[in-house]
Amino acid sequence: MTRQRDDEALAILRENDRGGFSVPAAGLYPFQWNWDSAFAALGYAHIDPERAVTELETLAHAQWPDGMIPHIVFHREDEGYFPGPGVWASGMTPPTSGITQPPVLAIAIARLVKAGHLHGERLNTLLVAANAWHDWFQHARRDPETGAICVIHPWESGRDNMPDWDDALDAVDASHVQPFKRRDTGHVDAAMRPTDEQYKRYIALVEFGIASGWDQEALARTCPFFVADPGMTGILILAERALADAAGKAGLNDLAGAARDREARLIEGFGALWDEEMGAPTTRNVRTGARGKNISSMAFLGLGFGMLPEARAARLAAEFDRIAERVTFMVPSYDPDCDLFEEARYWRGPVWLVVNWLIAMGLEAAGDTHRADRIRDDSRALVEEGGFFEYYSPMSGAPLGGGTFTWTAAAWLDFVRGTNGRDQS
Ligand code: 2M8
Repeated sequence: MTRQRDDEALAILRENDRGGFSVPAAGLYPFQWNWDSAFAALGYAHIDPERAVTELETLAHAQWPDGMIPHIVFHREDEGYFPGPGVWASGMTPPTSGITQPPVLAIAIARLVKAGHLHGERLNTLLVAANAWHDWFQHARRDPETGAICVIHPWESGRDNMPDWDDALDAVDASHVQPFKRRDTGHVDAAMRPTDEQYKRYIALVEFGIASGWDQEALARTCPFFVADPGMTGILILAERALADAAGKAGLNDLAGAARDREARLIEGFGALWDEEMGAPTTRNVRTGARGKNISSMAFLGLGFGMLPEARAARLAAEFDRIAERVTFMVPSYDPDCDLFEEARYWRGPVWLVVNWLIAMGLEAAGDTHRADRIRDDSRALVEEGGFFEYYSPMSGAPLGGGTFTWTAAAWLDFVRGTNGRDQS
């Protein structure tokens, strides 16, 4: 079965390749998505390293003049997805959405450098792009009180429908949003997707961005939705480390120094999201001060090396172990012991292999191979049983959402089979 899955993973990466960029899944997601692409590159590295580099270049090529790398790049028209380029109206070439996504790019760059696939001018260009993007987060997405990184739309977090966004999203006025036709529910079961009410508010936030002329620094001050996220902050910490490492190897010492400085400030920001009662970092609604009510999967990035002081990391590890007892497959996107947990609904409970990959990467760096192995073994079992789906039930392992998914295939090749890049060191 394992070998057969290897072949299937390679076939998915080839089939979802649109020439220079990959789509997350044919039909459901027909454009280039930001963090999907960074993970895809790590999958392509196992088939065709040149193609892996190109994936990152097409993504970086869509960078805005202000430094933001957008969450979707619309290289070609496709009627199969809503909201498309006309709705976002970003005015960019190529057309893009107007928000960002978790910054996995530098993590992919560093891994390609380590494997000997990326160097010279092409490397320098990518490092400069990643550095400008990381810098942009400090100007356009920083919580002035904690120094943690915020999102102006649930879609920015990549964990779109996570319950901790609910309150802030409910406060968004969607009364003026004109009727529209969703496309996602034509591809997958509506019971697994966000509700229509949530979708209306997603669109209201897009319209708010357009009305501001997509001025990202202004949006940080005025957007009704502005929530600090341990996920975004933790991933940016990993990305700053990766950037410092790759820039150091490339001899770009100023750039490496800037990344290290930002990393130190982000670690403080991550720590400021610690919730003593919860024993975990949680979201913070910057507009109201309200905190997330439960533990989401990304909190476990805090188990990574140097993210939290020892006593807090130990408390967080106890929460990890409690959840690990409750589910068959780690890591559920939301705490299974709370009322808001939904086993099959998008980002309200199911397991995503790319989240597992990031959490396990942190655990390994911290020397916690025991918990990292639990995550890897569960990830392997999910794919062996269910194939390459978008996400899975943490209870039954049932495959859910879209099929033949690019980042799940990449996670299989690089994280499950390739042991997180350890084979390449
Ligand atoms: C999902 O998000 C898109 C919007 O960006 C959607 O639901 O329409 C999320 O799982 C996101 O993290 C992911 O990047 C994207 C493509 O896989 O799908």
